[in-house]
Amino acid sequence: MGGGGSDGDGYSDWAVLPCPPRLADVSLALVGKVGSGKSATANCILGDDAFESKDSYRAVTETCQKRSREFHDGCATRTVNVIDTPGLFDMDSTAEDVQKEIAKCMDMAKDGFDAMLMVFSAQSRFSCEDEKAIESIKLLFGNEVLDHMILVFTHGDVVGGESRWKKKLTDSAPAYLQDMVDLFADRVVLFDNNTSDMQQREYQLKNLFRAVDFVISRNHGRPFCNQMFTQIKEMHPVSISNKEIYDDYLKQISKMVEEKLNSTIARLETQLHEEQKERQAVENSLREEIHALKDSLKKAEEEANKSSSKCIIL
Ligand SMILES: Nc1nc2c(ncn2[C@@H]2O[C@H](COP(=O)(O)OP(=O)(O)O)[C@@H](O)[C@H]2O)c(=O)[nH]1
Ligand SMILES: [Mg+2]
Repeated sequence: MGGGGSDGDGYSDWAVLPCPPRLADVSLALVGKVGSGKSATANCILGDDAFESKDSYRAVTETCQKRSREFHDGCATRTVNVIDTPGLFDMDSTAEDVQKEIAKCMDMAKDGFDAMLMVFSAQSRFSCEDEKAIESIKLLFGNEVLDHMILVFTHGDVVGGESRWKKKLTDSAPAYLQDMVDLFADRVVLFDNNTSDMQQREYQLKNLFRAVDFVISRNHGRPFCNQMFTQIKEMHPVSISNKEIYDDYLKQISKMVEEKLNSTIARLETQLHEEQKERQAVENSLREEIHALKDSLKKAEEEANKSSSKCIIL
């Protein structure tokens, strides 16, 4: 498994594998739920802020986008194409829309993608939605896509580094996730997208590309391509039951977002009500104070009048 503290030897020796020309360029597609850290990971790979990355319930990346970076090593240059996708499983859209978006992603990859990075946040509890996200990918792309898949867990900083995260996985991860991690043994990486430590960044990239190279050699250099996608679509069109599962999943996600929204509205309303009550209480006490002051003023005036009339009589 990749990840963990830096071994300090940098990323300059990424080309440990022989680099025949067809392996020189690499295309990676990032998929996962909104907020899992896809764009932040893509930016880490690209070494800049090419993709907008921020905390949001809604997909910030609204459509697939591709950016490239060249990695130079003494003997070779490797172009890495990175395709960032919207949260395919959170979009308020139908299964057909998602398929269209995936087709677009495949078009962008031209000759296909070498690895699909399935991104999760290591910070969040692995839920049945995450499980369904993987199942949906299998439905949409076919099981063959698993041969090209790498699991990327972001928020490595929040979980306190690799050894603590591994322990957490062994101690408390749901069976589905543990099975996935066992199955993908050499293709699981932990990423801290927030680190400014260059050695750590290079180490993470090195681990990622070790997994990418593993996937490439496992597939004999054959990327997951458009043709395969088209064949898979023809061979296994999204069946009614599968479509139902998928639509059901989209409905669940919409319900979850709606619930979150409603609870936020309710919380804000309670807060507003409390604030109004507090303001009213302050206003009442001020009014009482003013009233009391007016009373004392009136009494003082009356006293003054009385004493001045006494003076005149005298
Ligand atoms: N602390 C921490 N925050 C992260 C990490 N990766 C992503 N984030 C934050 O998570 C939020 C969502 O990230 P983003 O890349 O936009 O997610 P996307 O919707 O999957 O593209 C942003 O506020 C990021 O700054 C990470 O490794 N560590
Ligand atoms: Mg994004």
